[in-house]
Amino acid sequence: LPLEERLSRYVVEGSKDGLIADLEEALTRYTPLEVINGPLMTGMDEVGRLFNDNQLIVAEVLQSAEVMKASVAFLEPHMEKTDVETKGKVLLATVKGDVHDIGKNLVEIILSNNGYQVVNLGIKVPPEQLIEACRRENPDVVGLSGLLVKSAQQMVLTAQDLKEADIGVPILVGGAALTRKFTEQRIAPQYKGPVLYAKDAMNGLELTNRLSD
Ligand code: B1M
Repeated sequence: LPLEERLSRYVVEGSKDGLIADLEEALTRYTPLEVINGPLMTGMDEVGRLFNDNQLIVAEVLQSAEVMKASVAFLEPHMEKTDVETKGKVLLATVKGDVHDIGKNLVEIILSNNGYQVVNLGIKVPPEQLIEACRRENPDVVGLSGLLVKSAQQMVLTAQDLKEADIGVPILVGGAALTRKFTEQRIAPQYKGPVLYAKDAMNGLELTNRLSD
């Protein structure tokens, strides 16, 4: 198989045998982000499709997630970094009820590599915890991630709760079930500060840069 297909296969099959050697080879041709957004994401999308068709069980999807995480961990030191360390502070969380964290953690890596201090609150973060962290950390941006359809709705509730707590720090939202339209029509009206939709982690960085300019 060509290299790109082999990389997708590791994710689909949840296997790490030969993974690192192939990632090393990939780095001679692509940037780390091209490897993630290209063959690794293609593999993850296939996992999502197979899971949806009941051809994979949760335990197998977890193995795929492990391969994705191991790949990102291997690629991370090879990513471009800036020396600036004071561009601002970002609070990151996967919303209440949602355990998906690979995308959020990718956002953390990209923001940290580009001069932001990131406080990663983890998964299933309820609004109360976010409010408390906002008061404690005084962030410049709050980043919310969520992949489930119900997580999009949870973001509406989270924005409402933040507003009620008199918090207006810009919110950045991202995740598979979300769209720009939903963000603008459903989340933003519930909040008093800006709410921006990022289609991927790099776009998240661009928007965060714009917010902190
Ligand atoms: Co889940 N899962 N999962 N899952 N899972 C999806 C999301 C699903 C679409 C699969 C499917 O059915 N086709 C489906 C959701 C259906 C829906 O709501 N419409 C689903 C389901 C149903 C479930 C469970 C309910 C399954 C079950 O238990 N019966 C369960 C949910 C548990 C819960 O959350 N309460 C569940 C569990 C899991 C695992 C634990 C097994 C595992 C997660 C492991 C982990 O994250 N540690 C898992 C996985 C791996 C997936 C798929 C296959 C892959 C997700 C992923 O990591 N993608 C996923 C299908 C899919 O997305 N194709 C699926 C790679 C990652 C880099 O992409 O996170 O989208 P992503 O991030 C992207 C962008 O979205 C964006 O940037 C990244 C790219 O640069 N982005 C941001 C994300 N967050 C951002 C934040 C930002 C900016 C950009 O700023 C703050």
